[in-house]
Amino acid sequence: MFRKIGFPVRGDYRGNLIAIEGETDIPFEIKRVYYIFATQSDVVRGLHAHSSLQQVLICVNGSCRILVDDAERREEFLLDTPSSGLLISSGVWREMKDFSKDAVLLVLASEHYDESDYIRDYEDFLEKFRK
Ligand code: T46
Repeated sequence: MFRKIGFPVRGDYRGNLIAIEGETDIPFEIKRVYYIFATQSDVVRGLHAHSSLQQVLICVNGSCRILVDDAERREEFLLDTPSSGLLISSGVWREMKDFSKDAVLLVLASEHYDESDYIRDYEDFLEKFRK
């Protein structure tokens, strides 16, 4: 499953603030945060799925495109605002591309880093998650 999530902007004359609370604004407890920046525009990142990890991707500066594929449906999202994110549950193939020079992709993750959770072969992914 994947879907866009909007976050309320708390703005006033000083500028804007967005607060994201685990299990309230997003459907899981946040156990890890990482961010991706200074990615070349011709590079494709990701190219894997996760067995159990859930994540929310937010492009807090600049823009990038995310292709997601749940073994039934493929869709591409443009992330270009800090006020919305893309929720990607387990069993979804993802590819991140077309990073702008100034892109900072913030990721909120439901689990600590675990290499054994990655599925890096597309055929293995289809075999495991095809409906
Ligand atoms: C995902 C997409 C959206 C760590 O040591 N700890 C971490 O928490 C992470 C995420 C990565 N790393 C190391 C592993 C590699 O040596 O950082 C290096 C780059 O990671 P990776 O090649 O997996 O990066 P991406 O951009 O292809 O994928 C990442 C996440 O790994 C992945 O879970 O869904 O962002």
